[in-house]
Amino acid sequence: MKPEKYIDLRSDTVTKPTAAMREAMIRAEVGDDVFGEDPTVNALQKKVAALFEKEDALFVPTGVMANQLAIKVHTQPGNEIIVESESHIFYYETAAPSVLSGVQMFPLKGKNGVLTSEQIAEAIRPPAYYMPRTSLVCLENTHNMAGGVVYPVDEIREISEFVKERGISLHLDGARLWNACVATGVSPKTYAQYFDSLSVCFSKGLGAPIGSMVIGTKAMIERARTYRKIFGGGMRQVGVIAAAAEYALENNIDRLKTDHEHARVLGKGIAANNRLRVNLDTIETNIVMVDVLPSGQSTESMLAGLEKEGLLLSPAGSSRIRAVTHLDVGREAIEKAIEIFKSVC
Ligand code: TLP
Repeated sequence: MKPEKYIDLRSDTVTKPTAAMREAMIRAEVGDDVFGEDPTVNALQKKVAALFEKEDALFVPTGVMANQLAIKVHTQPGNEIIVESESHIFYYETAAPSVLSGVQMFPLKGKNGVLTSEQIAEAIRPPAYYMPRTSLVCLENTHNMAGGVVYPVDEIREISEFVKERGISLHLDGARLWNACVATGVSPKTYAQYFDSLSVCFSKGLGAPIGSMVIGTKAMIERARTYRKIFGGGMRQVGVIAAAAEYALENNIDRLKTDHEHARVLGKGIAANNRLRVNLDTIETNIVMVDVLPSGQSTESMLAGLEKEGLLLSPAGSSRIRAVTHLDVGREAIEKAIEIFKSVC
């Protein structure tokens, strides 16, 4: 564990539950969720399904599990799924679609993580017995590796109409969909209408310690519940965790705009140094990608130099490092982070 003196911008996953959130966890009514008897989980699933105007939702431990359950229910072994080449599903989920669902991924390079319907049209396989069947397209909003970029809703609509006509399912990795909603004013249900399933996380910007949700039709969620058990994600008195997620939903969405402001301040502060490159146009939410190439330093030495001064970032590819703002980092820490960048470069 990193000592408290660090300004920790490695991820918005590093936040610790506040006293009020812990209070909510202590007070949670619980039951055995494998029997479907945890009232706090049941209420949360209902609430999230209603928020997205979908039939049902299932509480799961992680964003990875939420994505992988969706992939499992939308595909058959031997199918192909279309993903963006820097999406979390392709980049960071350790080939889980191949391992758990027996499917092959077709990665397409998006512009700032955004695929167009034309690109997807070209990638869909023609029906032929000697080719895999394209059964699913996965999008990511906001797009993590693109620097928290928001997927334009018009593009989503086009892709959705296009794949629906071809009988292909559409899944959204919405780990940070809350950030997209706050940045654009587009509601969760507006985004959700275009997707067959969505995953959302409470343990990123919303500040809960654990928990994600996969959202879709009743039939789909019923099958996902079976696979959740198969994947080892059937939890018992998990209301203690769901209570934190419920608290996060009620209290921590609107404040994401502060994280977005902090990301812009940080991005501008870093961009002032011509030995570092930041594309300010892509800072739409809480992620800042810093290209260290002009500094002549490797990402490893840059990260080590920053860490020595008390600032933590994470690697994001061969020449980039990533800063993510979150509710445990205030304005003062952001100003300090800019100072540290100045002193290290
Ligand atoms: N992302 C983590 C790391 O794995 C990179 C982070 O620090 O950003 N979808 C997206 C878009 C994500 O960014 C993440 C986590 C996940 C899914 C997986 O969530 P968890 O960690 O809960 O399995």
